Amino acid sequence: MNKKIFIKCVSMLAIFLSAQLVCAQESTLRLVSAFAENGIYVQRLQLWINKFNAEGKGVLQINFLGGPKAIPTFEVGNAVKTGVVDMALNTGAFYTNVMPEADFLKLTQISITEQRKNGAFDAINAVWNEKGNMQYLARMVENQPFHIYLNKKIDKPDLTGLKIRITPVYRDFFLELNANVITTPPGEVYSALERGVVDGYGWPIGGIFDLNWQEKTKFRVDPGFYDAEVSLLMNLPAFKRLTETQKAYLQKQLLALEAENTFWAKFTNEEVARQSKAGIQTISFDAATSKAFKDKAYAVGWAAAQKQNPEIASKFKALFSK
Ligand code: 173
Repeated sequence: MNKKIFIKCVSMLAIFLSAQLVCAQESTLRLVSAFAENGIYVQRLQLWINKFNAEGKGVLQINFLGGPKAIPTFEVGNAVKTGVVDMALNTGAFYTNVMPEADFLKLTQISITEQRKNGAFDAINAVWNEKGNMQYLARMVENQPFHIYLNKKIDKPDLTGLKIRITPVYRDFFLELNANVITTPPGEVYSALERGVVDGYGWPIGGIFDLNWQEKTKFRVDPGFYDAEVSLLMNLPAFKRLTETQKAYLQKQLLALEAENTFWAKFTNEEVARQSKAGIQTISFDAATSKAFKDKAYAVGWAAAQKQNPEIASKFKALFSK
């Protein structure tokens, strides 16, 4: 081979390899949602994914695989842990089978922005990395307290004789209020109400219209308690495999997602009005009873956390409380 041809071959090879390198730098992350595809959480997530993919060409893409039909709600946490999927939209109550501490996140009383500042976010990740083999990426729902929704009237905070649909979020508090509890994923709430298997359910202030529960709901009990935590999680090895460029891009989009969380306060007002228009009556108590109700929710929640894992509960309580 003469020198000229050799140089040409080398330069062609270099062009070929650099093109390969550019291609190799774009990765696609497979994402599932533990919440229904037509619900408000996934609607907002879809908008974010569209922007993510449009701006992330050549760097990082997200492939949304679907909701609970792709992977059942209570199995999504394990799918992230084992790397069956790379990412998920999930809430702690749905993956207590991976680590019971996941449900502690409902007890945060400060914003995710503050959690990133005061060390709570890093403390969460230390636990999530070690016990869940996952990275806690971003919280996309805030300011959405949970409520009790009922078909039977109560005149004091006492659920004696009532069967209530729960997830781990509500278990200890509703038991404390003397309820009979039945755990179901959101996808089974409508039929449980329809068949009279339950007299009510726990859910945040927003979202009951997504699966038509307003058709089977007569009352909402005020005040709300805790704060619905819905977050993006990532399989830890998949997170570690990202290049620095990809990590920086992901981080930029995650912070942009959290910056949109001002939406939720506005959504609360809309949903309260919509519930009342749908004929759902509010059950409320006097100021002292309301305060005692809310205080009891947190006292019971933290006591259960303490029993589950004293060290982590104490650490989180100091970082999560107002
Ligand atoms: O299914 C639930 O009631 C539940 O635990 C939950 C958690 C966060 C947001 C919405 C619902």
